[in-house]
Amino acid sequence: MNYSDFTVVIPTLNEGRNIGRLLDALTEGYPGINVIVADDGSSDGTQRIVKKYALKKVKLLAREKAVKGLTASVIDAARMVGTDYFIVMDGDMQHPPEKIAEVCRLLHSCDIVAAARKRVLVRWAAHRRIVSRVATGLARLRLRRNLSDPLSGFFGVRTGVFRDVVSKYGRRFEPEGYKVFFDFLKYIPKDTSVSEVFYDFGVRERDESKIRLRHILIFLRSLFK
Ligand SMILES: Nc1nc2c(ncn2[C@@H]2O[C@H](COP(=O)(O)OP(=O)(O)OP(=O)(O)O)[C@@H](O)[C@H]2O)c(=O)[nH]1
Ligand SMILES: [Mg+2]
Repeated sequence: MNYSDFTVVIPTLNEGRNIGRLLDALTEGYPGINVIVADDGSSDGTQRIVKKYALKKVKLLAREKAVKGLTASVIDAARMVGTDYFIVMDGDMQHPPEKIAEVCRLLHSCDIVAAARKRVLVRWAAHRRIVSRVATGLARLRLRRNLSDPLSGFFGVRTGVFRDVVSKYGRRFEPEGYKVFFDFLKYIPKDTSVSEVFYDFGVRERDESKIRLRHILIFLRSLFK
């Protein structure tokens, strides 16, 4: 299969030790695929590595001057997408690149593919497990949709559907938040079709998590928007 109809959007902040392996997996495993790495001014050489893939349809969106944040980065990258569909995934190998094939296949027959964490292979501290469960429950209540993992950072969409929602409701998204998928799902039209695929959330390969208490507070605020 040729994947030139698809773009993978990867928000990054200091993923220099992971991004090369992810870009290898994408460019080798998915012929023709487009990639946009939206980097928020990493200081660890992430951008230098991404630039090495320029001939393999990998674009760098260097956001030094823009408002920083994971959600803001995905929104900006979505503006650059030139394909009918795009997929968002993390740059730290916690989202398995081999699942993209299934996401792409399903995108041909629905508007949104939610990749849901089936098992979490990371040994999360008890408090993080609890926070994750409670947050997922609250998100489901807010959305009134019984999605397995509305807070996933791994999803595929029809580009037009995402852009329509952002143009109407983008002001209500949380630019510095981590939950761009949740912000998006809140405003999709009722008849939008959503499919799910399941994956194991891997161990972060290298370097540390960037998630902070601030991001949890931003999520709580977003429940009321
Ligand atoms: N552009 C951009 N990317 C970010 C920002 N914060 C985090 N990221 C990236 O977003 C993805 C998810 O961040 P992580 O820190 O891995 O969050 P997480 O997966 O929920 O947490 P862990 O399980 O601990 O890794 C990674 O690719 C990060 O590099 C940011 O402010 N801007
Ligand atoms: Mg991670």
